[in-house]
Amino acid sequence: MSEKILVIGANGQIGTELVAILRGIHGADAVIASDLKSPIYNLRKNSGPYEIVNVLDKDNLHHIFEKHRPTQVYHLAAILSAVGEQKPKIAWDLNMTGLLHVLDFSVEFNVKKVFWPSSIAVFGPHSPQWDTPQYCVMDPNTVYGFSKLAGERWCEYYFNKYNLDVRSLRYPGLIGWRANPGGGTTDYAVHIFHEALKSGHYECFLSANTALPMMYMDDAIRATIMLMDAPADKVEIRSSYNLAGISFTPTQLAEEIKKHIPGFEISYSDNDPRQQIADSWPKSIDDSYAQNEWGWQLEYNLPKIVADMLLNLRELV
Ligand code: NAD
Ligand code: AKB
Repeated sequence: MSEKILVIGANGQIGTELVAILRGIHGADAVIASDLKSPIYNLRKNSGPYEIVNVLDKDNLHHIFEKHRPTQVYHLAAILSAVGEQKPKIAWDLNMTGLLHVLDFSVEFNVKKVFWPSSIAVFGPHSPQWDTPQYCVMDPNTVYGFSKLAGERWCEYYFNKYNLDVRSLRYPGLIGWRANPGGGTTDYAVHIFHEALKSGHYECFLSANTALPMMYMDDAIRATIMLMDAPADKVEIRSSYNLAGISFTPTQLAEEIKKHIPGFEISYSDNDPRQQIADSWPKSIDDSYAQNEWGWQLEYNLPKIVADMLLNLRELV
């Protein structure tokens, strides 16, 4: 049976890349990109069906499900950690109500598989900070973090109660060159490349030794497709899988960039509210369940990420 894939939140950092890959696999017409706003340049370039949709508008979303009858849904629309702290109620509403609308319509329209991303933000100050395991104390103290944790519980609930095949990954901070990040705590690890090439200097909003788990977008998209392609009986976890990536600090990232741009300098700002968020998150993640259950293996280490980012961004300018 041929697939009809609906991607909600397609204009964002992940959606921009995911839509292009899904269209490469399934054909442009099989992938309906959708977002609040008109498509951006990259999506137009990989053109295919596009819908303006507000996931909070039930009638609007219902119409899109009815019109396209998707076999798979990727629900990416959310407010990320830093913006979420500025607009806590709006973030809770989008991240929760939006997800429930998608889960309900996926049940109503017999969607075969749903992908919804969680985040390392589900962990909190009392979670183990290094090699954070799949199952441990989880006390997230950001709205984004506890909306993701509640979302994970809802996904597992819909799987158990309605037999909906929902799959999810706890992404680390994602780094890619095709699209800009949308207001998270890990955004520095993308901004730094643009500033290194533009001005040779970056003022980092996180402190020099703040280690966080990060992943190159190519690995993140590959993990997503691997999870969605895995046989249902291999996907034992229906809340969300830990996904480790690699862990580094701003200093370590800057040192790697200096190998390509010798004059590059980094400085650090004080008192940025994102520091508190970063301090509450894991420094590294244990993703052995993803490795053992559906064969996940990382490809991009720090030197490979930096070389590929700079190569592609240089070609863009
Ligand atoms: P993003 O902010 O770049 O993109 C989100 C998209 O959702 C935007 O294009 C926005 O216009 C759209 N959107 C917002 N409100 C909407 C609404 N009401 N209806 C329809 N669309 C709406 O986010 P992203 O980085 O691409 O993240 C996608 C998902 O992955 C999110 O759930 C995020 O929490 C998760 N995630 C991202 C990262 C990361 O580092 N990028 C890490 C962990 C988890
Ligand atoms: C953020 O920083 O909010 C995201 C995430 C790790 O979920 N990049």
